[in-house]
Amino acid sequence: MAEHVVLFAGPMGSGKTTAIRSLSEIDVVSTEATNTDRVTADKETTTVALDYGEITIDDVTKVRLYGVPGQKRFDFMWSILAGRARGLLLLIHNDAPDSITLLLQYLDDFQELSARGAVVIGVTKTDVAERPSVADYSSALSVAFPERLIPVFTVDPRNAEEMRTLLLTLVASVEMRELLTPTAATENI
Ligand SMILES: Nc1nc2c(ncn2[C@@H]2O[C@H](COP(=O)(O)OP(=O)(O)O)[C@@H](O)[C@H]2O)c(=O)[nH]1
Ligand SMILES: [Mg+2]
Repeated sequence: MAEHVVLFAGPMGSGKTTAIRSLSEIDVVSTEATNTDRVTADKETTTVALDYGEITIDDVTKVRLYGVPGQKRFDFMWSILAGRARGLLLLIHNDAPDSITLLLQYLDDFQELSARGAVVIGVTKTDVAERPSVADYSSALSVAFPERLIPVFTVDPRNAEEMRTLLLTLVASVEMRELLTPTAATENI
């Protein structure tokens, strides 16, 4: 069975845990992990929340879904997951202060994966805050990344069908990249 690893990233409250729960066929495993790396983290311990779920698509493709906080807060886990991940699903809640800047910061946090893998953006909580619009996000992205087209969807993480559409878009993009760059797909395994 083909397998993909995708990361769900985004600020606290953007809907990562809810999205993975909506999509997963298994009971979602949610853990608190303690960062014992005191060299790069100046706090004694840093607690991060990690979610894990799985979904099978097309009967033959398993997608492992990992919900992670920002990269800078989990360097020790990042190195384990990043090598295997091929896709980044970034959720941003529309009611966050300066959500467009926040989105660009998260893309910067995950720049290694976003440069190498596929990226889609899900704008959540548009029922809470109507603006910015998808067009506002898309134009900010086209200025920051003029060489690529990053899809932006509005999505409610509580809605499994909407999440599925977003995930399938990401997986299609992951598979396209693997076809176009077959060596990149295997060199980090
Ligand atoms: N109204 C509304 N609530 C949402 C939406 N997305 C997530 N939530 C709620 O926001 C809260 C935080 O979501 P959660 O999945 O825990 O966010 P996480 O911190 O990224 O894991 C939960 O109570 C969700 O039900 C949305 O699009 N609209
Ligand atoms: Mg969470």
